[in-house]
This record gives sequence, C-alpha cells and structure tokens, in this order.
Amino acid sequence: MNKPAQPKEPLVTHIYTADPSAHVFEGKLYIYPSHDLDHDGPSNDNGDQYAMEDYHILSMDDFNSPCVDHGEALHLRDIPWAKQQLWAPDAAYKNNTYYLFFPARDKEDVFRLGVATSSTPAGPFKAEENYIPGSYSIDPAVLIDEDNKAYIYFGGLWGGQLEKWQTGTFLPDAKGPAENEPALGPRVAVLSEDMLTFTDEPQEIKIVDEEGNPILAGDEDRRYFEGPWVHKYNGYYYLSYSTGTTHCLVYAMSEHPQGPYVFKGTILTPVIGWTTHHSIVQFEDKWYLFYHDCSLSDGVNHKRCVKYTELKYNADGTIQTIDPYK
Ligand code: FUB
Repeated sequence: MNKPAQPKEPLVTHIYTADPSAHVFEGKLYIYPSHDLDHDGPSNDNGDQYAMEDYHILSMDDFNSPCVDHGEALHLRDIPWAKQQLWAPDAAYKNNTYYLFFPARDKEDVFRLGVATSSTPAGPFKAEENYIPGSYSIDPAVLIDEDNKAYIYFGGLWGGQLEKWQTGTFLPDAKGPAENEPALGPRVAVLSEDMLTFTDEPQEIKIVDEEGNPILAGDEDRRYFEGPWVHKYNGYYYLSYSTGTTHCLVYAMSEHPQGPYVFKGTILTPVIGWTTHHSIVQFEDKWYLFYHDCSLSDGVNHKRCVKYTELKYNADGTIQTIDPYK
C-alpha cells in the first residue's frame, strides 16, 4: 500500500508515471497518467524512448489518503488501430460513461487520437475500433464546458508531429515555421454528443502577447510546444502548456474556449528531466497542479513520476509561479 502522497513527492513509486490528467469523479481524485516503461531502447528527439504500452489509473479519496493503482486499464494489444506509443491521455465523463482519450501511432507510424469507454472511472476501458476520424498529433485534453459542450485540445511538436500537419495533410518531411514567424498553436475541435468524433475540422488556437501580436516560433520561453490543458476559473478559460525546449509550464487566458488566448506567465519552473506535462484541477475549495519530473530515476527522461502541489491565484486571476523544489 502506498503512503499518502506529500506535495512535490511522487504519488507512487512502484511504477514510473507521467503526463497526469487529474479529475474529480464520484467525489474522489482520479489521475490518468502515462505509464513509462523501463527499457534500454533508443532515446532521441523523435521520442522513441517513450515506448509506453498500457495505462494504469490512479485514485485518491483525498490528499490524506493513499494513492491506489487500479492496474492495467487499457493495453496496446487491445487497440485495433494502434501500433505503438501510448502517450499522454485524458479522461472525461458524459452520457453516464467515462471516456479515455489517448494518442498512439497508427500502423503507418502517424500519431492519431483514440477513445475508449468504461462504466467506471478506473476502467477497464474498451477501445473503439478506429482512431477518431480527422485526428492527428498527441496530448488530447478535454474540457466539458458549463453548457455541456465538449472541446478536445491536442498537438505537440517534434515527436508529436504537429509540424507535419500545417497543410491539413500529413507531410512527413515538413518543418516548423521560421523563428520570426508565428508559432504553431495547439488544435481544438468540438466533440460530438457521443464524444466519439469531431463535429468539425480542428482549428488552430492563436496565442498572442498583451499587445495582440502572435507569439513567434523563436520565442521558446512562451511558444506552444505540447501538453495543452484548459480549465475555467472565475469565468475565464486558462490554456496551459509545456514550452518543451525551455522546460516550463506556462499559461494564457481567454474569454472563449477556442481563444484567442493572451499569454500571461509561468506556472512551473523547470523540473528534473526534459519533458514537463501537467493538469490543473479543483478539489473541494482548493486548486492543484499535477505534473511530473524524473526525480525517481535520478533524471532518466523516460522514467518519470507524477507529483502534485497546490496552485494559487492572485486577486487579478493570474497564477502564482511554482518552484518544484522549494
Ligand atoms: O509521455 C510522452 C510525451 O512526453 C507526452 O505525450 C508529452 O507531453 C511529453 O510529456
């Protein structure tokens, strides 16, 4: 049995976990992480080291309770369209059903987004036969708004292949924009009532500075890299994401779920390890950041561990920057 997790300490230590998407379902905290594998395979900018094959769902009754690993909830072998690499997932609840959204490479090595369903938040989940038509890239995150409309946000550079979709079709050799051109934004699509398809073509989200100018591709401290998460606080939508090469979690705000979003600042300064990926959730009357680092493996990039800490807002709605090690 795991001990109750302390803030900024690994939630569990018996497996490697990353990319935590946290939700409150049935009054408990459920965490949907990637399940990192310990292996000696290649490590490169294509992300081959992230060779994950299944998902384990974690839950906690509250922050004073042990974190429970509910075991294998979905395995690659049970996803008919997928070939490899079960990367960062998210979950949502609608229609009396729990939905697990996840990226994987299809048989042609193109990242797509899949969906699987369950009657319980911990699974097991059953995958749909095919990936979501029109889906691509990685890191799905779903927001169900107060009007019950569901939005799916996704996209990631480099191994996540977002650069290769700039024309709307997959161009395997496509490169990202030049440094002085607008950076690529994450994509958003509205999900159908049954949550299994997009109702429209995914749109690119614009992220701009306070003067309304697009954040440029060369502005690596602020430009979008991967890991989108959208939450709502005091009527505003907050799009938070990883800056990849500069290893921060940052955020931008909007009055609309599809943006444009205005860049605001840094949520989390760099952690041990290359990737940084998170979620933000309200539990009872406080807000929490779930994130990962590589402290459990002394910095091995593909052996990560999920952590949490409290997240605080200033009176003007901006978020206080967190140092992961203070
Ligand atoms: O876990 C594999 C990939 O690493 C995720 O999809 C990215 O967000 C990064 O955390």
